[in-house]
Amino acid sequence: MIDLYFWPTPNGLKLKLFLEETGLPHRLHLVDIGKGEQFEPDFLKISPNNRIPALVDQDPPGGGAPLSVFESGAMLLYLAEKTGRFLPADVHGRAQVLQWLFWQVAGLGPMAGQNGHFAVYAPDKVPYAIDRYVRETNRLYGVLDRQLARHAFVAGEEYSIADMACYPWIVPHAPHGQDLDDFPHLQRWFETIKARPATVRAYEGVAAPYAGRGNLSEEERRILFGQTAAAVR
Ligand SMILES: N[C@@H](CCC(=O)N[C@@H](CS)C(=O)NCC(=O)O)C(=O)O
Repeated sequence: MIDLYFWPTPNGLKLKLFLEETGLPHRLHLVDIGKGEQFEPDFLKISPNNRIPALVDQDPPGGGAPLSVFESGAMLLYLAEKTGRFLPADVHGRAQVLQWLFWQVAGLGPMAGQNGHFAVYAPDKVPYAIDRYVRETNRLYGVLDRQLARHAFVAGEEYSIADMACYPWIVPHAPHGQDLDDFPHLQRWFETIKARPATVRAYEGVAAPYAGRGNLSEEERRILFGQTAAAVR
């Protein structure tokens, strides 16, 4: 049994995609990050970075004590290795998936995240910051489009954890200032993933990106955007 600590954001939804694809038995534990539940001491024990997602595997491979993992990329890799799904066993295929998985967690995710922060959430719309992140998101979409012109999926010809990492960050393409018509191969891939039954199930009941979220309360802003080291001491 997998306990998934979750909130329906792009990083959380990566894991939901994996669990829906595999049908791995799991329980969802909602962590309302707007209310500050990511700072609960019990949650910090499994996610010391006070971010969702995180998981606890009650039956880790080989037995032993329950095992916790935080960071969405590490979690996808852990689950792929546990199940033998969505990560090729051969050295070439595995390297392809891992490089695109790391590209997503170190590049597309943080850049698109800052894009959303400055374009949607920031009370002052700072043109330099918005331009910087909209352009960088655009460049990253170009990289993906080029890769997808040559391959069916992000890391080759099979659907993998690299696709699951990228897809939730392409969903908010419009609020991130991107037009998928400019990226035909990315658009083809996006529509393919969107139509997968597991994707449809993972996104059931999930609001459109940023729906109503530009208007965070003062308290939510303080909790989400006012964090210093004091928040986790
Ligand atoms: N690098 C982390 C990023 C996780 C992350 O940023 N999670 C956000 C939601 S998408 C969060 O928990 N935010 C809570 C906060 O800012 O306190 C990952 O890939 O898991």
